[in-house]
Amino acid sequence: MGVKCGIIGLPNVGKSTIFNILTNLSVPSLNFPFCTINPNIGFSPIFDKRLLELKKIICPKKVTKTFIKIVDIAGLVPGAHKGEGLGNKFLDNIRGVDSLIHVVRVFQDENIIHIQKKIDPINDIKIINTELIFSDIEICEKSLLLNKRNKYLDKNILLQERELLKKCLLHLEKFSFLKDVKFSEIELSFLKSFKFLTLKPTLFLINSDSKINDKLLLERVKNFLKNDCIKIIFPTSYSTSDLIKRNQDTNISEIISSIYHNLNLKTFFTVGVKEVRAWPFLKNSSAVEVAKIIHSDFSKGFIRAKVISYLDFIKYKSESNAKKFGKIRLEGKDYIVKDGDIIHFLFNV
Ligand SMILES: Nc1nc2c(ncn2[C@@H]2O[C@H](COP(=O)(O)OP(=O)(O)OP(=O)(O)O)[C@@H](O)[C@H]2O)c(=O)[nH]1
Ligand SMILES: [Mg+2]
Repeated sequence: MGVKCGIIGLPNVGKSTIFNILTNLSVPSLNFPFCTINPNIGFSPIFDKRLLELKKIICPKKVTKTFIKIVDIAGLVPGAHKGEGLGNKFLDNIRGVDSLIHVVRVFQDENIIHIQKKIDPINDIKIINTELIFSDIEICEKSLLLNKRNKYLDKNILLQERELLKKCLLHLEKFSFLKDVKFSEIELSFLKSFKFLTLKPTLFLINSDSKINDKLLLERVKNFLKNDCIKIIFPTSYSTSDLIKRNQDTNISEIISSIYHNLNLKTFFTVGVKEVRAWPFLKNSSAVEVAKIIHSDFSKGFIRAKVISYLDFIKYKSESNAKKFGKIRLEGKDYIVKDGDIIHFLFNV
């Protein structure tokens, strides 16, 4: 349930440290590579002032914030796509999430082991990107083989799939991420089943501390990543107590909101006297996909979605009043849900 965001990067770069900050948990984050093997899972709640407005009108028993489900994944090493350092297992864990936070070590602390033995964040980024690209190339090649052997599916569909996979391969071999390639809506829906790693929305998170003496390095990394990054700078003396202090900082909720928006996450609401609740969904999701976020039965037995926009609800102050003014719409499975939609799913299982 919910939208999953995976934390990825080289081993020992601070992924679990950041996971702990974002989720308020305390999983082990120790100074040795592969401290994390099995994924850690936690939740980061998102502040949304629209919930407060809805609460004022509805006075529900309970208000529940939207959240991101964060998955802390083991580090990847060079050759991961060929199975190095349990790479295939970890790449599979990455395949299972919807979006990625790629943690980049910029902090310079000689006590903390770097598997590449030197601080070179741009090279580190390229290592991880290469592994993601190679892994997608492998998926393309395997899927092309399966496609050619497939005797059951319609020939036209198989041909369409083949052309699309070749298009992907062409871009991947030029070292482009699939998320940067222009695909039509139909192509994108075809691509969903392959769970390509480079198609996932990705945000880079620069992990540094204020002890850093090479300020130019920080700038170089920021320039290399352009707009796709946010940075976390720890206080000078990095320690667990700093982390706790940092955790109480309002800055953290800004970082979480920034992750939410940068990863193309939007919010829809369900409202009732029992509970007013905000839910996360990936931009451009259809009504039936969004229904599944609440419960798989909602999508299996989907009939219709009754939708009011947030602004209309605030203006007309109740569902019945909004209905009088024609502001309630009945939408089908393919309706593309908008940020702020207040939805009531009609289903039958
Ligand atoms: N000096 C300094 N140390 C940090 C910073 N961030 C994390 N560390 C330390 O780096 C070590 C590794 O941190 P983790 O969070 O376990 O790293 P990881 O990427 O999860 O590591 P694996 O799970 O082994 O891949 C720990 O000792 C952290 O305390 C930082 O900004 N500055
Ligand atoms: Mg870890």
